[in-house]
Amino acid sequence: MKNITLMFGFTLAAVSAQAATITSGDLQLETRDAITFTEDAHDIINVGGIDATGGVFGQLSALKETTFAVTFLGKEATRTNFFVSNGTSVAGSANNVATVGQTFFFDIPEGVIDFGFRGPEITALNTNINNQRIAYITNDGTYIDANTNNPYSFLIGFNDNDQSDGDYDDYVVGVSAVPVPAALPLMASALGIFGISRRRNKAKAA
Ligand SMILES: [Ca+2]
Ligand SMILES: [Ca+2]
Repeated sequence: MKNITLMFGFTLAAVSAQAATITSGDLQLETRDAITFTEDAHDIINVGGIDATGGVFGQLSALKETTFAVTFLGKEATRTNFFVSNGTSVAGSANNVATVGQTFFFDIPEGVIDFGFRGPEITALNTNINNQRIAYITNDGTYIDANTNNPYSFLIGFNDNDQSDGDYDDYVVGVSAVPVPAALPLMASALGIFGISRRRNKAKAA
């Protein structure tokens, strides 16, 4: 158990020291400072029985136009917080609380992704690279989307303005870019060719 904690901490420290970019699928995280979660535990992201101990501040971009899949993993806060996409609060139910495991899809252009989180007093956006309310956590493969079986590229936690804790679990999501299956464009072009030859045959017959 202790070894897992140490390994997790070392990974994050290494990320911070390099101030690097981490690429996962068609998503890329530009890392800033490391953040160690403080006071109350991170109650949502749990690795091997140990709550997540830290993450990094940063900014998430799409390497190309893609579909951004955002799965709600949970929230510890008693407040109503939202995932925000392009300035719009995304709500999953009449109570404005998404169901755990529910996935939202957004078609996004290449570049910095316009998303964030909103609580009663504060909005934190990925477009502001200096915001310190969003913690990005790389996925070691532990967290897998129950619907697609694909591991999330990144786990992301929001720290709202309730008390002064730094647990970053007041709204937690798993995100990834949905790859377009390579077979689809091929199939589409094959159908297109088929369509043309059919029309030609029809023209001959007429
Ligand atoms: Ca907590
Ligand atoms: Ca908090």
